[in-house]
Amino acid sequence: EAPGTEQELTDGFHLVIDALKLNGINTIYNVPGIPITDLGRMAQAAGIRVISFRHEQNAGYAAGIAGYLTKKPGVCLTVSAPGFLNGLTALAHATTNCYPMILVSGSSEREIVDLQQGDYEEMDQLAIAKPLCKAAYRVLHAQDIGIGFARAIRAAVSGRPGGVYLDLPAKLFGQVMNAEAGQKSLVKVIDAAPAQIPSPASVKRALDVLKSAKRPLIILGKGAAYAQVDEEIKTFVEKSGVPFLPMSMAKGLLPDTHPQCAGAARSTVLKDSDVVMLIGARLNWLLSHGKGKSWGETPKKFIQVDIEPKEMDSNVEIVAPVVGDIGSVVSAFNQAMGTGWTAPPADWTKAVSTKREENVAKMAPKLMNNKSPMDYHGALGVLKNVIKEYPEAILVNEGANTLDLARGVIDMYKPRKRLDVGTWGVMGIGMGQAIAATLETGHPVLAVEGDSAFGFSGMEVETICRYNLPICVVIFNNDGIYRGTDVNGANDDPATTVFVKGARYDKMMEAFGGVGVNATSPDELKRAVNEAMKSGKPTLINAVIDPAAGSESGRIGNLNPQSVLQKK
Ligand code: OXT
Ligand code: ADP
Ligand code: MG
Repeated sequence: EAPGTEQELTDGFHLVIDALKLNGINTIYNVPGIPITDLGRMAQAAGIRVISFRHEQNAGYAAGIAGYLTKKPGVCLTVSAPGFLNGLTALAHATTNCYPMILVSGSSEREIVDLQQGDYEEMDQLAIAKPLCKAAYRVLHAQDIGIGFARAIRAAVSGRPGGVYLDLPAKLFGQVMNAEAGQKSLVKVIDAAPAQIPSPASVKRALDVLKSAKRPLIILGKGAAYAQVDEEIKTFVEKSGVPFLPMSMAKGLLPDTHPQCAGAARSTVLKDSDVVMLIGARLNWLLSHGKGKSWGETPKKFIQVDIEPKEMDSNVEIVAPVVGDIGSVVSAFNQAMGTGWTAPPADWTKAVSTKREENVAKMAPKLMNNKSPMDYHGALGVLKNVIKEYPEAILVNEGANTLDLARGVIDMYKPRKRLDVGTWGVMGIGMGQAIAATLETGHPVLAVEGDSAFGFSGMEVETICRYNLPICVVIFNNDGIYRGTDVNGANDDPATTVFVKGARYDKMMEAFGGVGVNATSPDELKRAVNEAMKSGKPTLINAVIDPAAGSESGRIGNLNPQSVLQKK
């Protein structure tokens, strides 16, 4: 053969990498192994950032939150069966929380799996993934890799975002095809998340209902933060003059210190409002399904803004559904409101701000106590000031008391800076979310973690040190789940909710070359966190909290079923 006439070839490995790059996906969160080790190596060589974790669940939580922060699907790459299953929890979590994510998993040989002949890591992964995600696809031929990734990307980000599973059998990677034909088979997804324009009638209906209110309330959810239309939302809220209540991860969309913020008057606004506009928030358990005691006696009218039509009337009647993407809807509101919008009655806004000031004043002295061992408020008073000083820092937060109290105490000033347990209240998101948050945004992370919560992803402190990430983990160490004081009267085993007393989590960080600090007072905590924020070095602070300070399940103890037989 004459030189230059032999066919240039490509293969499955390279087509996968090219498909990702063509669509602007430049990070992969993975755990290597058969059959995807070389894919990770080659992706890294091709300029993709490949972050290797110690457990797929953490890589998956990283990918999910990357999707939330960027509006591009976060990609998690796992090995077959056990690796896939480890990643699956995170995929289901992403779907539940409306985060765009793609779990790409290697899988074993179809012919052997389908006849159940016992292949290495044999499992029908596609069938298992299907009910737990928004869409699931398998690619069997190299020439379909382009279309497979295009479908996965579009499914993840269009409409209500969510998790997508992509099954890539081992054999696919080595399949060879003509390089030019391969290149042509790739698809750059055009307009992956098309705008969904609300109908003018629905916009008018919603504003008419809002206008009729005597005690209106706007609830902002993490869908509103996800939309990245921060200015439009601020304009709308300010133009309307309506008090707003941020859901946990919507804190900071407008600052918690904004005069219209009703976060510190939560029970008052839920009870006493007469018209409630939900923007990117669902009436799920976190809002008591829109009914019952916490919503009080006042009859409510609900307006709901959401991209998912099926969300409407899911729990209570929505008198003004507005189906569309939040950017389009809120701009339509702003336009239709013009300049002549009348603010809600002053007695209502005054009542809300009075309640808010009362609650803030009640909390203030608790945040200044300098007790040792610390209680939650003493320690959180310090961290509140850290975020005030570093409003660009991202706060990752999980635990029970550690979660619920930090949510109330720490004011957020900027959008998408608070990342927590989400809709499921899941423990284990901590280190994965912390790692992705700093990698995707370039900002430092303060991770405030219950000692139990941290345990679910604690091994990733090695990952944090390996990539030398600006993450400061503060562990609220109260010796256990909720409290460290439970006693087992039946035998010598420790009580089911307590851990080793006086554990030194800071030593874990030192084991990998990071900075470890044991802090027993608010002053020590303050010094250590400030040092970490200044240095940007991987840091873990073991904050010693009074084991008796917490309460059962934090603020959701009411969800525990009660035994009629148990003596109290
Ligand atoms: O208006 P009122 O008067 O009512 O007052 C409210 C606000 O107005 C006011 N407020 C303020 N006051 C003053 N100033 C300011 N700035 C301010 N801001 C607000 O404060 C109150 C309360 O306000 P809030 O918080 O907004 O309102 P509320 O009523 O709490 O809101 C209701 C909810 C439901 C929206 C809210 O509570 C919420 O978002 N909750 C989320 C709860 C959650 O998801 N919890 C996590 C799960 S708990 C449990 O399941 C745990 N497990 C089991 C487990 C899990 N989860 N996952 C897996 C994979 N396996 C097992 C485990 C193992 S937790 C856990 C570990 C726990 O132990 P740790 O050691 O980690 O943690 P510690 O408890 O610290 O030991
Ligand atoms: P929170 O937990 O903060 O209350 P949820 O996760 O319950 O928030 O709700 C988020 C909602 O936002 C979901 O119903 C989802 O369909 C919606 N959503 C997400 N992105 C958009 C968007 N760009 N436009 C409109 N709605 C969106
Ligand atoms: Mg604890």
